[in-house]
Amino acid sequence: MKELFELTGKVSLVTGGTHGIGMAIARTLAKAGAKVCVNDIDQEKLDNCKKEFQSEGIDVYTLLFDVTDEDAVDKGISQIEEEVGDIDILVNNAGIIKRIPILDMPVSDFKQVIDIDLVAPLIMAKRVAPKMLEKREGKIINICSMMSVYGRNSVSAYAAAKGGLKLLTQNMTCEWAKYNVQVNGIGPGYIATAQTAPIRVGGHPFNDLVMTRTPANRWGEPSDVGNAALFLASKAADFVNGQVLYVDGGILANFGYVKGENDL
Ligand code: NAP
Ligand code: GCO
Repeated sequence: MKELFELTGKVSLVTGGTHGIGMAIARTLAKAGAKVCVNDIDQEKLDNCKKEFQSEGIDVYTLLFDVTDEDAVDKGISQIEEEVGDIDILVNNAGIIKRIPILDMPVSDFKQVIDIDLVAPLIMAKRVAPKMLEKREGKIINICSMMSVYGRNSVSAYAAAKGGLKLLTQNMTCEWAKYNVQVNGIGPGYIATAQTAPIRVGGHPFNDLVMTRTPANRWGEPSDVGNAALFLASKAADFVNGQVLYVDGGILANFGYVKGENDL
């Protein structure tokens, strides 16, 4: 059974993996035996991540590049191929959110979110997938969101990007599944990271919303998402194609909560 989840010898790259969900995914893949590489646009965060992983006995390969810059991506992946090996597992995790109502949102801000959250996974996959197709083996995991299926006031660009990423995942599957490359998404629910820090503070109305909408009655931990990534990166998911696995404590299953009704 252990063999199913064993990643020894595999090379993985988690974009934006220096903290939060990306770091948890990298940690879990490393614990399953994979060599892990993470990138970021901030050298200090890369250095801190390396130190933190070192203190846990994990040797991580860190690299500075912007996932929206095609030339930088090409150079970065070439460097990984030379110094670590061909990428077997690509996790498109880097992402940003801007919480601005549609009428107030400059088009340039909207485009920036689309570039990082939707176009960059395409740039990354276009650079990494050809070798996977040639080898007839590979895993691509796109980090989607609840916003791949829901809208919410103030997150239009993010929802457009993550909804697009879900369909991009399906289209990559249509083109690449026959080459034994599995492309799937993870849709995290509300997870305690820097991205959600501003709306997670006690007393914030959004915190109340999350707590009442989440049947599991808690914010998710980055490691909850890491565990799902391990499944999708493993042999156990070899016939799982084009799915988004929601790791959301049940939010998508839940229409709403009626206070006091049926409470234990
Ligand atoms: P986070 O803490 O903000 O981490 C995002 C990471 O992406 C950071 O390391 C960031 O680098 C990096 N990044 C941003 N732009 C980049 C670029 N152009 N090139 C390379 N790296 C870049 O967010 P998180 O909460 O861990 O989220 C990780 C992913 O999960 C995102 O795609 C997010 O949309 C998605 N997600 C999060 C939640 C949640 O509740 N937290 C829920 C659903 C989906 P810097 O720190 O240097 O800016
Ligand atoms: C928001 C949140 C989200 C989450 C996540 C939900 O403002 O609604 O930040 O969008 O980060 O993507 O799955």
